[in-house]
This record gives sequence, C-alpha cells and structure tokens, in this order.
Amino acid sequence: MARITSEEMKERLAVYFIMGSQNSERPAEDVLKEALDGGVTLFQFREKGSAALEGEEKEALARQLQRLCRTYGVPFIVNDDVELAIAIDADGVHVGQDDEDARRVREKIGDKILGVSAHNVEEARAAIEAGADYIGVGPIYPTRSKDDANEAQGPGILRHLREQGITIPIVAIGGITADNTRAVIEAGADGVSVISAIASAPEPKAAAAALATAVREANLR
Ligand code: TPS
Repeated sequence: MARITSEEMKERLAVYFIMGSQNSERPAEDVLKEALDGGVTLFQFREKGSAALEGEEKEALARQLQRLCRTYGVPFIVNDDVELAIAIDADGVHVGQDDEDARRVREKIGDKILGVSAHNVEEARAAIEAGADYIGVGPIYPTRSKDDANEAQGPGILRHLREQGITIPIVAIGGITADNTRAVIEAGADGVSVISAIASAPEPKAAAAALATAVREANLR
C-alpha cells in the first residue's frame, strides 16, 4: 500500500471520532456502531487515563473496534501505541508532541497513516518534515476530555497556519460541536475531530450526522 494522498486524507478527516472505553458509560462497540451509522469518516482508538485498559484487554477491545470499522470501510487509527498498531495491522497511528518521536514512528509504520498533534507553525513544519499525513490542531475550544491539554487557541490558529503556508491536511480538535464546526472549517480545517460531542451524546448517531452535515455545508460555502 502506498501512502495516502493529501486529497484522500482531507476527505477522510471530515468527521474524525476518537474514543476509548473511558469515554462512555456504555460499551464502546455500541457507541462506535451508532457513530459509524451517523457518518463518521475516520476513527481513533484512544485508551488513556487511570481507567484505561492495558495489555490483552486493550488489544482485545482494539481488535473488536477495528473489525467494526472495517465493515464500514472506515480507517482505524491507534493513539500513541505503535506496537499495538503494528500487532493488529491498524491503518495508522496518531502521536502527540510528548509521545514517541514522529520520525521514528514513520520509520516503524511504513506507509500507514501518521497523524501528529501540532500547536503552532514550528510544530506543524516539524510534523511535515517527519512524514505526517495530517496534523491535529487544538484545543480550539476548551475541552474536558484531555487532562494535560494546552490552553484553547480559538479558530484563529487554523487561519494563521494556512496563512503561513501550511498546506498539510488539518483536523481541528477540542470542544468542537456541530454549532462551532462552520467556524473551524472556514478558518482552514479540513475536518473536525471529537470525543465528547459524539461519545457523550444521548444519540451518537444523530450527533455524528449533525457534524457530517455541518462539515458538508461549510465546504459548500
Ligand atoms: C487528531 N487531543 C487534543 S484535544 C483532545 C485530544 C484527544 C480532546 C478532545 O475531546 N488531534 C488528534 N488526536 C488527538 N488525540 C489529539 C489531537 C489530542 P473533546 O472533543 O471532548 O473536546
């Protein structure tokens, strides 16, 4: 498999759902199934925090969710666990600035999708240099889903990155909802990434569909 093209990556980032077992009281598989029914285009398995599964349990849940994504033709990305991604032949890996060095991850995963969190122009350029296929930029708005999150930057950071010549596919993250999706797409993001807007929604399917509609409408303008 060759590297994903920039055009395909941008389309895949439209509605990027992130979840681990800690993000919902309900079984992760049920929430993900409903989210996929609503139109999620990319999924990241992120097991983090004190309640996170480890070892065999983590791998078993990963395989279960990966199987579900496969039936929908939605790529399955693993957060910050290159060994797990390789062991289960996931479609990609996402790493933050404090995780394993992006250049080393690229060397290990070959042509799989590589995503890197970036907070400024310098980190964006370094991610591109390291071989990232996309960058995650945020938190744009305040978030309660990441303990060690930086200060919210607002959609202006997206416009700034684009003005500085950063053309790599960008997904906006942090406090994104259907109501602020238009603002981040207009500021330069190719898609939106969410945990709580879908995982904590009373109806994950409707929540994912609302995000998909908001992204589509913002791109039509
Ligand atoms: C694609 N990250 C930044 S804010 C946040 C996370 C997990 C919480 C969002 O939750 N970009 C990508 N993947 C990541 N894991 C990160 C950045 C890191 P909520 O939508 O509930 O505010």
